[in-house]
Amino acid sequence: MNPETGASPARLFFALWLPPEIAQRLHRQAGGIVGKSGGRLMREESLHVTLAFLGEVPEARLPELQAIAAGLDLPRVPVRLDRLGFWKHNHIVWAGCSETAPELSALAGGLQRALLPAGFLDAERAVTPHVTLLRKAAHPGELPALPAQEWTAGEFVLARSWRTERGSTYEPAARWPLR
Ligand code: 2AM
Repeated sequence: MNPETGASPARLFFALWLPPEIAQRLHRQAGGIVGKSGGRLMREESLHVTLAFLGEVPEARLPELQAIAAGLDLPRVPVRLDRLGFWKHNHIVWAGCSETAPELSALAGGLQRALLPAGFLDAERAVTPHVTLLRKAAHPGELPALPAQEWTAGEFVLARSWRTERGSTYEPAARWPLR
C-alpha cells in the first residue's frame, strides 16, 4: 500500500511512451469519442504502448530487473498508429496499427525473452500493439479515421501501474535507450 495515495502495490510493465505531441492528438481525438461511448479518458501523459506486462514485482527484485533492461541492446523501432478500434471483451477504445511493424514485434519479443530466465515472465506472449485511450467504454459506433501518427521510438520505459479509487494511473519509473 502506498501511504501517500492509498494505492495497492505497484504492477510493472515495459512500454513505449508516446511523444507528447502524439499523445496530445490522440487524447484530443478520444475526447471526441467519449460523448458517444462514455468511459474513462486516459490521461494524456500516461499514454503508452505496452511491450511486456510483468504484474506485481517485489520491490527487492527491482535492481535485478533494471540490470536486465540496462544490459539489452535493442534497435530503435518505427511506430505507426493509424486506426482506432473498440474491444468488446475489455471495453477499451484504442489506437493501433493496421500493420504491425516487424521491428515492433521483435522489440517486444526480445525484451520478453530477456525477462524469462529470471522468472519475471512465465511465457513469451505475442503483443498487439495499441494505446488504450478510453476504459470502461460502451460500443462507440463507427469510429472516426485516425490520421497516421508516426514516430521512431528511441527509448523504452519501465512503468508502474497504481490502482487507485479513481482507476489505474501509470508513471514511467526508468528509461533506457534503443540504439
Ligand atoms: P491495456 O491498456 O490493453 O489494458 C498497464 O496496465 C498496461 O499493461 C496497460 O497497457 C495494459 O494493457 C497492460 N496490461 C495490463 N494487464 C495485462 C495483462 N494481463 N497482460 C498484458 N498486458 C496487460
